[in-house]
Amino acid sequence: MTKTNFLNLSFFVLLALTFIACNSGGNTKETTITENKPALPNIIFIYLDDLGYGDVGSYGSTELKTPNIDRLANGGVRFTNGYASSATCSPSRYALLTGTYPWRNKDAKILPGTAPLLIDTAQMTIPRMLQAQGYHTGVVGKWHMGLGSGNVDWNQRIAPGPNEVGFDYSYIMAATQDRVPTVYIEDGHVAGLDPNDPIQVSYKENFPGEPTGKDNPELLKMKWHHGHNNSIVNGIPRIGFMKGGEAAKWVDEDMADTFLIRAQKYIVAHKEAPFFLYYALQQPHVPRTPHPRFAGKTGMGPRGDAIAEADWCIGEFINTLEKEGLLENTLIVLSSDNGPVLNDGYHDDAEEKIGKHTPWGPLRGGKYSLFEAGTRVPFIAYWKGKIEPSVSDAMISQIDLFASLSKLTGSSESNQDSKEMLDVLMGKSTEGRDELILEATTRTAFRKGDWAMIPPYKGPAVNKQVNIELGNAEEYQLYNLQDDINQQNNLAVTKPDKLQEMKTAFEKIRGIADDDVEALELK
Ligand code: NG6
Ligand code: CA
Repeated sequence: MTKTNFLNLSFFVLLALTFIACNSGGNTKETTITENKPALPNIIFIYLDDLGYGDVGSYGSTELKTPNIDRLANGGVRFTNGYASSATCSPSRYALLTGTYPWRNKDAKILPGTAPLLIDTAQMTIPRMLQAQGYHTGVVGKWHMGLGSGNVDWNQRIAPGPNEVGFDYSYIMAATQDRVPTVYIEDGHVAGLDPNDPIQVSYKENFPGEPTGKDNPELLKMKWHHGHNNSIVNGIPRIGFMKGGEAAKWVDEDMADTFLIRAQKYIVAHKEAPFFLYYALQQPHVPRTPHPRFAGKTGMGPRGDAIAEADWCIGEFINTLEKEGLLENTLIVLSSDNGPVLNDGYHDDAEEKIGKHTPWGPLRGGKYSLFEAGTRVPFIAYWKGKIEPSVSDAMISQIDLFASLSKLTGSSESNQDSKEMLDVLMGKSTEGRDELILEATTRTAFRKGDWAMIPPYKGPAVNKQVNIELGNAEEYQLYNLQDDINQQNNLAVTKPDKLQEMKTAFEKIRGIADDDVEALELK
């Protein structure tokens, strides 16, 4: 080494030492600051797809066992009046993440796989709010809130998407398990895509020469009942047409494991930071494709088996949190995006093998319905050592998580719809919401206190394909849920004052002028 080189080296060593010294000085200072601040807990949403109020053991299911969900329910706050914001997926998820009512966004309907992103990239979301509070944020599982801004090229980076509305990491399916494209997308890129076999997706027409569920029943391992007769992937007919991307296509039976592993990896990788994980399981939405480990386990066909599989995944996931020593510092909220459905478009024995099980529990209706089973869902808050086990009858909606987590993490974010209910969530108070707008496929109804009011709607009383009562009727419906949880006794005529009070309060939030309500709802 020459003398000059040696001097240069000494200079750099000195510089490096000075840097380290200054930096550790800075660190000491920082440590003092953070020590005074309460540590931010990790936050996890475990979200199921179409899981009903009565599908869970701790919510009264005797036929179907869910020991791992019950572990959370019995060790945390189990809400009996917890609501999803809509009786279908996309609007419900939109509301969950933004803390705003879905009916404020006219595009918040069940979306095709090619729909543009439903959340405005300038909009505040839970993950974005938490990012600003120092969180690392991730989503693993079902997205179904649209991607891109129209005309997505699935072979390029797909944006805007979850990473543009507040998630640092995303590993998702675009829409639903029954909709194309049937591939996983990681941080905007189709996972495992072979560039020589590009993906094309259309919801308008088939690609020449490609088989469909409608024309090629001989290729199907699962038969369609209604809808679901477009492209065939893995022997299952889907909604929408897709060509190419063979290597990237998911294996349906492995989906639960795939999402579980990604969710576990995420928490292990980010255990040092406060993190927020939105773990959105795909079960028991159609097509129900439990891994062979679970097939036949419940005697209820694939729907029951898929719930058993989801419950197992939740158990494995909680075990990972425990093993990593994270349970005491993690708030877990478990819920479902909408109520239950048996036949949602495939012949999968869900109706035939239901036996004595009641996925809707004591409630009327189901998915797509304005009756209670459409939106009243399992809703559990668990935080080991911080939340005392209790059953809470307080009314709480998933839109309230936004304001409640804002409070928990010291953020100043708020909005007109989301009610701050941290104490309710933590089981310290039972003063829940007084009123809530309920939604099902763009129709709205109202809950206030013990009362539920459904305005008149045209349309069938029952959706015969899914065999669910939708809540449509020519006259107003008014039910006292305290006495009549199954909504059998319409008191609209005998309680005109109550009905008027409900209408006025509903219209005030819903923004419909008094005279217009009937005319508008009957359209
Ligand atoms: C419906 C589908 C249903 C399901 C639902 C979305 C038909 C006939 N039915 O349009 O199978 O995919 O959309 O469910 O296509 S959700 O839980 O994602 O909202
Ligand atoms: Ca759903």
